[in-house]
Amino acid sequence: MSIAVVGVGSNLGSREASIRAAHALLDARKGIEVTAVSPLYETEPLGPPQPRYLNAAFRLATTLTPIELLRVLIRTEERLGRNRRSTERWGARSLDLDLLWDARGPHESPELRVPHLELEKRSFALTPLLAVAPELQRTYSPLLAQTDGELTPWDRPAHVSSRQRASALEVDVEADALADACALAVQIPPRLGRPLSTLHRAVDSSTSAFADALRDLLRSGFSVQYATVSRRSTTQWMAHFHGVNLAIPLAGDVRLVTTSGATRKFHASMSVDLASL
Ligand code: A4P
Ligand code: MG
Repeated sequence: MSIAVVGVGSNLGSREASIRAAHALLDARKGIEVTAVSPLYETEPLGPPQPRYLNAAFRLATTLTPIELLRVLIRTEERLGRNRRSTERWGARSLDLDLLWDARGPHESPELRVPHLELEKRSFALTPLLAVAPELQRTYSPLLAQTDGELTPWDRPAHVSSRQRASALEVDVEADALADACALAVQIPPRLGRPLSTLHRAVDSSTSAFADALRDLLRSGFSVQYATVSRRSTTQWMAHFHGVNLAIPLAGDVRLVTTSGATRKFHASMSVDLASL
């Protein structure tokens, strides 16, 4: 087992849901355990004009070599809808996973450079790194002081509350974008195992189309646990449903309703009939 720290960034689609799903997908991999997650930080974009990022870091205990780990990171970015065709340097992305630091020491090859080349210049990488690896304070705190300085954690705008009753699961969230509200509302406890596959669906940009896609998958026997949205336009979203194919169809209903929120623009309420799960 060795320790590694992965930096996470997202500035497209359902940012928080993507980070949460990346956590679950990495933790589900053989040879990787996510042992700590930093707070989320909302940061000004570095690079061309683009939306603000959410940044975080995961501390991993891993048996994978750094190169194997890099390949898992790239596969995870792709499963979460990262589109690598856009080649703009430092451009917007639904998910970026960088290997920031590895306890085995520096690594330099054409594919991978550890510590990450830009780590020392970026408070959005250093602040979450130090949050999950306090043993690196002596090395990196002086460098952090030369950047914008330590960031303050994101004042989480979305509120999530979930209640599990005898026969139903109910989740309530508030978010500023409809796609975020729909994606964050999907938090279904695993029936068996961790999320191992991802099914992608292009859906009309509405709560009902998103709910229809979710219901279809649950009824087909795919046990959805999380959802993310990577691309969204005014007419279409690219939704990703993460879960396990159990081939046990859901017999009951899934309801997803959005209304205007009390603290944010949208309130989403999801309920799933657990008796049939
Ligand atoms: N690569 C080499 N070393 C590493 C490493 N330590 N971790 C290679 C991950 N990858 C590494 O990466 C290109 C290639 O870098 C990989 O295939 C791998 O072989 P990529 O993710 O496809 O491309 P990229 O991310 O666009 O390039 P780059 O240079 O890695 O961009 P960065 O440095 O990741 O910057 N602003 C804010 N506020 N927050 C951000 O998180 N992120 C970026 C992206 C720009 N601006 C940002 C943020
Ligand atoms: Mg990268």
